[in-house]
Amino acid sequence: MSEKRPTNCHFCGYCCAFLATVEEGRVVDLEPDPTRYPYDERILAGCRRWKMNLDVLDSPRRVNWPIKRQGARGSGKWERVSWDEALDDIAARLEELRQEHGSGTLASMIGGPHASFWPLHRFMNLFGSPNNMGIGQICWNPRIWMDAITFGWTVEADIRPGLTRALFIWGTNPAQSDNSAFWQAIRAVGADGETMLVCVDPRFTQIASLADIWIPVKPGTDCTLALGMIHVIVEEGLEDRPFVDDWCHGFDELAEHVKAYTPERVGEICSIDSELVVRAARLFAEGRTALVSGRGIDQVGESVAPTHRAICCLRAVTGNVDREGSCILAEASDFTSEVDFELTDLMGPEQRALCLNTGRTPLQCFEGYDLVRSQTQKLGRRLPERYLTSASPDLVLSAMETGKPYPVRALIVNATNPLVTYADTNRVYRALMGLNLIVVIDYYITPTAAIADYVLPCAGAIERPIFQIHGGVANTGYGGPAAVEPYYERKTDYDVFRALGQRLGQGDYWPDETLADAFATQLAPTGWDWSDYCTIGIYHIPPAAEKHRAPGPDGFPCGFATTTGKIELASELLPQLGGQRLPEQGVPMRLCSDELVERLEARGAHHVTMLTGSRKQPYNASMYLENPKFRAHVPGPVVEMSPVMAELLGFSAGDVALLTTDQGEARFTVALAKMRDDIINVDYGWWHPEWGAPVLPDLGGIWESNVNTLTSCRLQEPLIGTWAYNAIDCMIEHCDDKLTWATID
Ligand SMILES: Nc1nc2c(c(=O)[nH]1)N[C@H]1C(S)=C(S)[C@@H](COP(=O)(O)OP(=O)(O)OC[C@H]3O[C@@H](n4cnc5c(=O)[nH]c(N)nc54)[C@H](O)[C@@H]3O)O[C@H]1N2
Ligand SMILES: Nc1nc2c(c(=O)[nH]1)N[C@H]1C(S)=C(S)[C@@H](COP(=O)(O)OP(=O)(O)OC[C@H]3O[C@@H](n4cnc5c(=O)[nH]c(N)nc54)[C@H](O)[C@@H]3O)O[C@H]1N2
Ligand code: SF4
Ligand SMILES: [Mo]
Repeated sequence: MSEKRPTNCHFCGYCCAFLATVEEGRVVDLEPDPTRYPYDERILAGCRRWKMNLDVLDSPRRVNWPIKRQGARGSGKWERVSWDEALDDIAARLEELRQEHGSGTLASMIGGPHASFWPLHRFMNLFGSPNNMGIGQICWNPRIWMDAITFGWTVEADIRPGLTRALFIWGTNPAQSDNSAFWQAIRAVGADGETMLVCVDPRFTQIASLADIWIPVKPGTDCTLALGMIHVIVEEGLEDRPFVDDWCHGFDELAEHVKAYTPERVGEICSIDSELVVRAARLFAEGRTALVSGRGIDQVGESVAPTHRAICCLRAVTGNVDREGSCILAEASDFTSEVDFELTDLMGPEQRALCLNTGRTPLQCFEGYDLVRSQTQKLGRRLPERYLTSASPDLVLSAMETGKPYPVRALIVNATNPLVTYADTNRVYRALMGLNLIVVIDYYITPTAAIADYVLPCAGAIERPIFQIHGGVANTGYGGPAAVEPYYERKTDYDVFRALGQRLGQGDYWPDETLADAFATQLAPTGWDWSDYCTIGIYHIPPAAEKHRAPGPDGFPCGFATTTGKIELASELLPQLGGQRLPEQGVPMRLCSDELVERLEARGAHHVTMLTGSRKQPYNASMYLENPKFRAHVPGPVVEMSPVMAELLGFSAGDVALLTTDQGEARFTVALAKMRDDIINVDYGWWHPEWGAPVLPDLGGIWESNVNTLTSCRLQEPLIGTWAYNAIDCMIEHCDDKLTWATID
């Protein structure tokens, strides 16, 4: 008998709705479901991935039952074991390590938003370890922190045709990274002739090609650009006077601070035409301006906090905060937010004291979180705690390497492939190879899974329900039910952490038997039940504008949840953590020592500025590279440069380039693209899944074209611990090697 059941794709965060035709527990067909969120014909037409769902569901590459390492780490020899055997052994070994070294001995790693991560965080909290590493410091956290510190909560763009005068797309490229309604909205803005589109990006992206103004800023100088724009606004008296007078704290100080940021000086620092600074500033102040930023300014190391702060100030002085058509203070969720589901409050003081970030990244730690929480809580809100206190990889890797300040000996890797996506592959590799226990929960034997002690098979989209939320900073959750039970012996991540937790005395804290039950519990405060949600595919309450004017408990406008109750152009809070009262650009992270530069220049290499990881369809980080159609379309990793740069370096398209930093080296094929003439742009995520299960020494080809062999996670940025993937440097030279990235069949 065949039946059609609602479910969702999860090959990107958009989670499109589908109907699965199910026969005897197996999905035999998949078609778009026009009845549920977020059905959109244009998006499906533009999406190359969704048709892969059936293949992925039953791919021969999938891990279908728990496997345990036999023989040496990375030798590729595995034994199939039962779930009970695997979980009993893992729990026993974790308990033994905890007895010997304390609860901080267990670390974890997560990646992009592929799964719900609160089950892992709950498990870590109950185990008593603060050592959850994530990508928060380089993705999401910087903006969330600076918005919360400046505005009392985070904001989201409110793009309204007819009302929004200008849209700034700043260091993000949704044309490749976000195949969703948002990209369609930008295209509409680009075409409407009404809203002005501005693209701030060193590369001439598709957004730049649609834009009225392209500002090809020098990487890492965005803070200066924003301060230069504020300079023009103040000099020309373009600020929103009433809003500044009523709602901004520290305007005069900021005005004084930006005096030195003349368009001429800013043009020089940002290496752009100074006239662009003036035009952009006037436009920003002219009417309602919306702004969206992304990875381009989240991953610039020391400049990350000041850049976001300067953008906050730019928004505020022009009155573009909490206003329709500009940006709106996000809502807290009606459903149980991640912070409550994580159970972080159950971590005791002794366990919090194990946090390696304390004193090293004073904002990104429990103390920093508590300070910001004391503000946001004025309006009854809390940010998600475990992302915003997640451990610095530099410090945890160092505890793995040296045993100091205490030995970190075990690692759970949940939905990430750190040997390809974390900074400094050589270091991650060395640190992981020395551990007592590595457990990887994934669909596949990735290069990281290849060096694990256990690989636990997880259920993916279609086999598991989805309630995709935004970390508690929106009143939105979307997705839907599983169409089928997980195939073979796969389990959802939730089931794995619950089962492990039960073996470690956490039983009372995992009351919901299944992930769907847990989502139903999470949704309950809204008055909706799980089946209501599954029918519609979304719970969404649109954010209201002008929230700061709404009456607070005392009847007066509630204002902003900051120390002064106003938007803090001059921050009262950051100096308490050693940060700047007013933003100023930092120094880019340098990956090449003078010695390396000198040595390699002597053999003909050039020292250049590099961006890494600019998103490209159809791939996602280190995933989907084995798809033959994709590989026929985009066969291998490239280093892109402008024709002028290529000529300067003596490269032609198709040549092979060797890239070197103090951390390591990697090889790429040269391609030409329109961008600034003084940078290169290097792909990330590349390895060879099509070679079969990775084994040592080549681990699926991760030593050939993996840009993270060049990067570094060392602490330099003083507040959050952001490392850098953009505005970094490397040496580039010709190379006679033949690369192995051929089209696959
Ligand atoms: N140089 C450089 N490095 C970067 C970046 C960059 O731009 N440049 N970007 C950084 C950013 S922003 C991010 S977010 C990271 C992304 O880094 P990762 O998240 O590590 O990237 P992926 O390759 O997508 O790895 C996801 C893994 O999770 C598995 N997976 C998918 N869904 C699930 C699930 O539901 N459960 C489980 N258990 N596993 C699942 C997949 O099979 C895959 O192996 O990379 C970071 N690294
Ligand atoms: N196809 C695909 N889509 C993805 C992903 C993927 O791996 N593949 N990953 C997902 C994830 S985890 C994330 S975090 C998002 C990221 O999504 P986005 O934030 O949109 O990331 P990118 O598309 O790389 O766009 C970043 C832009 O910043 C520019 N840039 C680099 N350095 C600077 C700088 O110093 N200043 C300025 N102003 N710009 C700079 C780059 O040229 C690039 O165009 O994408 C998600 N979507
Ligand atoms: S990959 Fe993303 S856009 Fe494409 S169908 Fe899946 S969820 Fe939708
Ligand atoms: Mo990300």
